[in-house]
Amino acid sequence: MRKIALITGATSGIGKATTLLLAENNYNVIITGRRKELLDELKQEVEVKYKSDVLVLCFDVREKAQVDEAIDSLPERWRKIDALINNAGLAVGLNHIQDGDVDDWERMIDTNIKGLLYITRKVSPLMVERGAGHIVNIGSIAGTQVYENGNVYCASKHAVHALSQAMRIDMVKHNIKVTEVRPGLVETEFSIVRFKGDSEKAKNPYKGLKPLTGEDIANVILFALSLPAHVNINDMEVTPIAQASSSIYFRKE
Ligand code: NDP
Ligand code: 8X3
Repeated sequence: MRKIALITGATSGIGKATTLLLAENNYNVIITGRRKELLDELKQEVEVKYKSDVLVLCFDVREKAQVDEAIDSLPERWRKIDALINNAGLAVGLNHIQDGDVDDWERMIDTNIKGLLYITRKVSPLMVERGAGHIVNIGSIAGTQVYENGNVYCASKHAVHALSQAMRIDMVKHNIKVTEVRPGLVETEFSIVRFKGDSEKAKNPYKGLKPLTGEDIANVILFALSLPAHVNINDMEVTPIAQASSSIYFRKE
């Protein structure tokens, strides 16, 4: 029988790659994001390629009422969620703290921290009820290290790191696994969003090295989900070989 995974931020990057890989590996998938047309395209692709069932839920994770309504609307057969992949997130802007744009800060805090909390608050009780489940939080190498201009994004991912540890403590007596995956540089739409649509600037972080792909992180997530019932990966930092820390890279000319 197929398992069920709910993946937030499935329209692009890590979330899209994870959706495709889980569908290929015996999961029916609930896919979420704000861009409805991309969710519909992905549903079509998954159904044709992998014959998995797909449920599309289009909402903004920053809007608690939308999150509540989406999860409350789940048909009974979709409520047995085996894996919640808390992936939706973003960085916007790169500034010293004194020059930061407060609207950017609020977008990051509302999406990366509050959005993750809203979803988890609705889905974790369904897992607790069944005494089973696996929550995978996509943190970042920026969740344990900081770098110049990264201030609020790094803080938001430090919050995800703290919440992942706290969730593990709260979930332990309910037989629910909590895994945090903390990627370094992954080439997705992330950089385009960070540089507010400036596609030239967005290429800079990837110059002279081979970054990770969404598929690399999807493989790591699948690995964590596939381990025996008594084994949990708590925390995994994953970088390209050319990245040694959040600010040290080896770039070839
Ligand atoms: P992408 O920009 O490619 O994907 C981000 C996803 O998040 C999109 O599907 C987007 O969907 C969704 N999303 C963003 N804001 C919202 C919102 N308010 N409501 C609902 N969905 C939202 O980036 P990545 O795949 O790289 O990012 C995925 C996660 O990985 C993020 O949490 C990011 O912080 C983390 N990460 C990324 C790294 C990288 O180098 N790329 C490194 C470390 C961590 P839509 O726009 O349709 O709403
Ligand atoms: C994304 C990785 O180093 O750009 O979380 O912050 S980094």
